[in-house]
Amino acid sequence: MKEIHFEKIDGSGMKIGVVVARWNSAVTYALRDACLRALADAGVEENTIIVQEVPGSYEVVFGAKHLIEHNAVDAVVAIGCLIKGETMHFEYIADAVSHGLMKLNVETDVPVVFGVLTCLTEQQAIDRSTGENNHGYAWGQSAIEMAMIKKSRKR
Ligand code: DLZ
Repeated sequence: MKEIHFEKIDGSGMKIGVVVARWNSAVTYALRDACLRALADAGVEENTIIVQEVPGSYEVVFGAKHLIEHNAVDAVVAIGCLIKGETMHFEYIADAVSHGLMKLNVETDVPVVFGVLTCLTEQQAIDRSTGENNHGYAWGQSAIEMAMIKKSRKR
């Protein structure tokens, strides 16, 4: 058996894209900040991080595609926060965004981390974007780990 496991999340020399939706910005900016902390902790240089803002979660797919195609990033974290309302809007956007980001993972050679909270209540979003449970940190680490897999290729 060959088990591949990186001992250390090492982002040195990497260029990472972060796409952030402005809808529910109190939540998405907190997620972004935790993500940026994870990148810094892993040794990614500040000047090799590109943060692209987009209006809402629906737009994170295009934002991620843009960073992949025009900024030669090693990985992207796509951050948004959908909170369910009274209509079907939540379901349609959540479905479109999850499929759109998945498609980028399959069709491009750049890993894209799914950083979109899909919450039933505002409290669920707050709980997942603050303190020890701020998911943004793990998303930053995930982006680096996935980029490390790509960089580990012999050819
Ligand atoms: C329109 C809308 C609504 C109602 N709710 C959210 C939300 O909870 N989270 C989010 O990120 N974006 C929301 N949007 C905006 C859409 O994502 C998108 O920006 C617009 O439909 C324009 O394409």
